[in-house]
Amino acid sequence: MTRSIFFLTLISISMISCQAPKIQSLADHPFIPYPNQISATDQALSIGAIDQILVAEETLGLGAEIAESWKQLTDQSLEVVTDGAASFQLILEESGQQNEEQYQLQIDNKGITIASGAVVGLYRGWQTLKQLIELRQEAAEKDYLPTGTITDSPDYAYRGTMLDVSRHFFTVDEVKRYIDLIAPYKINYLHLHLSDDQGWRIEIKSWPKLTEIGGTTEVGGGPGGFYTQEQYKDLVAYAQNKHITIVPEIDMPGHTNAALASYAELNCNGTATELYTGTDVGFSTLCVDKEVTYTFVEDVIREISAMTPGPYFHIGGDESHVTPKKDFITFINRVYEILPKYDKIPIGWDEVQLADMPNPSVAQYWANAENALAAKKKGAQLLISPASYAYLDMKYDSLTVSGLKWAGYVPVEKGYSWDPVALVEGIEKEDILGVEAPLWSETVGNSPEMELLAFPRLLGYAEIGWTRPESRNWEAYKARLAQHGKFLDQKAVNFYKSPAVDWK
Ligand code: IFG
Repeated sequence: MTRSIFFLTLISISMISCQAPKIQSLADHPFIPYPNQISATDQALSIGAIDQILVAEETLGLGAEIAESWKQLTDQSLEVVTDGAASFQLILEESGQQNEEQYQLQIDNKGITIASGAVVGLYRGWQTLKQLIELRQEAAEKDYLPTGTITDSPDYAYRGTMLDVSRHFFTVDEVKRYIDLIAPYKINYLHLHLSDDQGWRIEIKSWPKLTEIGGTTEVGGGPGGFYTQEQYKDLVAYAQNKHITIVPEIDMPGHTNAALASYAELNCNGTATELYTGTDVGFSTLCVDKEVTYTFVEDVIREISAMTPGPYFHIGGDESHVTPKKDFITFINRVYEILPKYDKIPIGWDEVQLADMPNPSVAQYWANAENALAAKKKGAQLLISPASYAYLDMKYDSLTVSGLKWAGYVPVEKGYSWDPVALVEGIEKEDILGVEAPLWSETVGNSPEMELLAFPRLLGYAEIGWTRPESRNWEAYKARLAQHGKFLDQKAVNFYKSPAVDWK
């Protein structure tokens, strides 16, 4: 018996070693975000050996998506099967894993396995495998995959980006393209800034003039626009299909001129304001003393929450410079009473810590470390979005055409080289829900301008959210990022070719 096993083993090793070329180790592949544990076995699996993918009932959809991509990437078909021993297996099994996004990707001489306790984990594992194939397209041995095992899970649960669709409106297709571009990097939250002084962008059936009037313009006086409720639901579903959760934001009590121009009764003086197409901030406020204000707020929260399966609702709260502090506190506390009725956890910009932070609630740290620390002390979780490191609307340098510079320039290296835990004394890892990179659109009116600011910096934020800090350093990341340039080019992304990166 042992002799035959010995010879069989010898034959299978010889099968692998004699045919397969020496290829780049799995551990040296330029993954972004870099996986948290890779053990390479440095052999090569022929992609031609992969002809079937084994799925279960719950993973039929993912299996079909993989099979379609596989055909595009390798020009080979992959048959989706629901039983038997296939060369590519999606294994959905409870393994007591503490994180639903955790997955194991195994590539060996028998084939490929992606295993996780949840479909979202399998989806993240597929993004890793897809990146392995996509970034080896020009390798000499592109018809082979390096073997090994990747056991991976995210450092933070919330790895997000924000699109300000209020200052300038972005169409459904432009938002879907942004979703397509962030999914490969395991970003899992998309925060939509749906209202501000310059535009109201979401249809509210009980308050139709919010879009009939408030949705008709934007910074610079363009036509603006808005999402009908059907379009918003379509965006939510599109994002969910890539395991990205939408976080809607209705910014209040400040940043509300579009609503105040739409309904006279929302103004303390009973007179509607003019529509505004400039870029000042801090000049508007809902009328805290009027009951109609809270009817309005609850109607808006109810209608949007009904279309938003995700756990969070962002209430804004920033730069309420003309709302007296005690009124601000009264208003935010009343909004905090409304949200649980619609089963939503509030997120607010860090000024909301002035009010009574409910549990659970999230404060988004953007500019004021004292607010962030105070929010933590009141029991809130923190979403880390420091303007001087993570605001995508900050120029790279003085030559960047779009963007602002009030928080300083953010070159690619600065955007990558920071640690969310090290920013504010007293804020520990367990206080942090995650990180988010907001893209404000005062100076951004279309996808190319948006892409120039968002890419490649967003890849760095995706890695900060996913990869343990001990596995992150600029020199190693820079070399990996250099390999992604052609991949972004293939998708016609108008990314900034930073001179700091030796783009391949
Ligand atoms: N701060 C404002 C945004 C936007 C931004 C531009 C926050 C929370 C400056 N508020 O950032 O509305 O104007 O960089």
